[in-house]
Amino acid sequence: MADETPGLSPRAWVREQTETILATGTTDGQEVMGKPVVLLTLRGAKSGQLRYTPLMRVEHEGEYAAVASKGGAPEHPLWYYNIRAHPEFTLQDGKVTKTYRARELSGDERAKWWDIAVEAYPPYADYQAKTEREIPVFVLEPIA
Ligand code: F42
Repeated sequence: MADETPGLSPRAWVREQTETILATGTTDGQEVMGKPVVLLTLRGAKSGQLRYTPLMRVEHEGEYAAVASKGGAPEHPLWYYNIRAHPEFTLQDGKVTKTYRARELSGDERAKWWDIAVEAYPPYADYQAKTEREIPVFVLEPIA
């Protein structure tokens, strides 16, 4: 039986923020640039292993967006490939954990969620200006 304990990020600041969420049992109080975060548990596209991935909290009418910004890096974050390969996963917001399904957006739908995302976390606009790639946006819809 494979060990299903999710792995932590190799990046110290991301790992430490994740460990605080796990220790306190809530994402409340965890912020980046004064804005709240949520915690996704994604499955690796190649390894098949579970991995904790904190992202900014972009919520609208019970749905969330996942913005593959990676701080405006030239390449997509690796979690972009994980969420595409395994689009059903859990997301923790506060103390509540639910199952969601991710759908990558384009066109008008992406534009709508991009505006919601920038309102929630204004640095996304700076990240887009920094990189040639179009930053991918997923909508995360709750699974009944
Ligand atoms: N990143 C964002 O892109 N957007 C956000 O809104 C965001 C918010 C945020 C808030 C709090 C916080 O603590 C971190 C936040 N981050 C945000 C950072 C985010 O959590 C990721 O750390 C960051 O986006 C980089 O993603 P990454 O997946 O590239 O991370 C690397 C460093 C990583 O974790 N690598 C691991 C490793 O061991 O090298 C995992 C690699 C992996 O997932 N491999 C896959 C597998 O199968 O296991 C294969 C992937 C493939 O190539 O197909």
